[in-house]
Amino acid sequence: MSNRRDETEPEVAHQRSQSGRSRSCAAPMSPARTFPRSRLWAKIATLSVLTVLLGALLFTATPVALAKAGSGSSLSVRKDVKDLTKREKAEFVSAVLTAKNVPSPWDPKLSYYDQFVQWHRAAFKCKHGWQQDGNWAGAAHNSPTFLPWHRQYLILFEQMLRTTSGNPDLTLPYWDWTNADSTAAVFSNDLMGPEGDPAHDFAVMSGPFRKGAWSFNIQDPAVYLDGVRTPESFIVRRFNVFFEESPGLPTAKDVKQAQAVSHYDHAPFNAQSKTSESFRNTLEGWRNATPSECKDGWLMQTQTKGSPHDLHNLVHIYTGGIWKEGDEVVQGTMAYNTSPNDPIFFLHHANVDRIWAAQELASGGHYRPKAIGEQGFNGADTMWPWRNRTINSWFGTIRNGYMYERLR
Ligand SMILES: [Cu+2]
Repeated sequence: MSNRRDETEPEVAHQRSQSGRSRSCAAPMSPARTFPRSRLWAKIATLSVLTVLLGALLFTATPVALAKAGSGSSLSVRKDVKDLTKREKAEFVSAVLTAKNVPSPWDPKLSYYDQFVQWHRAAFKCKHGWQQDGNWAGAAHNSPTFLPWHRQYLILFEQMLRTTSGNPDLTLPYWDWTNADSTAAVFSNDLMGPEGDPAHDFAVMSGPFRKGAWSFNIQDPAVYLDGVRTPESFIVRRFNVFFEESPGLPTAKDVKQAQAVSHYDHAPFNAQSKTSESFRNTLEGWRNATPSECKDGWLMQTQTKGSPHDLHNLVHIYTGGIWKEGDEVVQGTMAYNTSPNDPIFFLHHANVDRIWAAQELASGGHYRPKAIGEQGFNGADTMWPWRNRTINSWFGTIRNGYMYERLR
């Protein structure tokens, strides 16, 4: 695996094929079902004036949003982890732990929590038996639906936490990785727990998700584990190690630069989309990626040698770590396709969604491609695997019932 460094690691490593249509593999997906629309929950919280003003600016022209925003019912507000009270942290943690022990409403063979790991894993398939009804694999990454896919996914996760906590007002917090206090709060023992212990193969040994208290049932498929040490069933985190490099976390300046890209996405609508023309690809974090391939039914994506990962991708790498021990590559949990096995995934992606929310407000939030993309990726198409709403309908947090405590 001497060239493993130049191959991109699983979570950031796979992409919908540009020539996906010509691939005729069949991997039946669990049947589609209809999901309840997310409800608006009364929520009292402090909103930044900026958020409200910008929100009003964008959504004045949107009747549905205007009705909600002006109806007197308030929106649910996602807070920075550093602003959570002790009680809110405990409630969030307890809701996540409970979700591991109750059955999924979509697939009773899985726990409710593992359903999310399973969806994320399946999103890397390049076989797509469901294409007959107009949907394609690769929806979750390296495609224009990266952001709306994860928005719906997080809303479903939040709905799960409301069910398992019994608190209809619970919201998913976010980890602002550009802020040291937010990062400290995330890795505290009353939330996600710390970095792994080098004396225990970098297992997380304290906090609610420590080894022995939290374990995995779903792992990456074999093709991604070629040359990679057999994954552990506990959370592994080794901060800031990407082979010999220590790339750090993205900065506020990196975020600002990404948000300055006003076009949502641009052809070829994948990991090769130019960062100057594709906000989505800039935020996703691909830099000079090479075309993807389909191997054993799974999408493989590599990054050009010497090219850095950034933003979303970089935070996965920073948190999990990827390094070599002898001939083997060792990865932290957040570096796999099954990265949602580490619940920090959801706090990270809430922040990615927040960064998008700010850019939507600044740019007017127009999805691309409108109609020139592959089937399943145009704005009026529904999104795999839920298929209950159009991609366009996921634009705008307010019309989807929530907002962020702060957008910057
Ligand atoms: Cu991610």
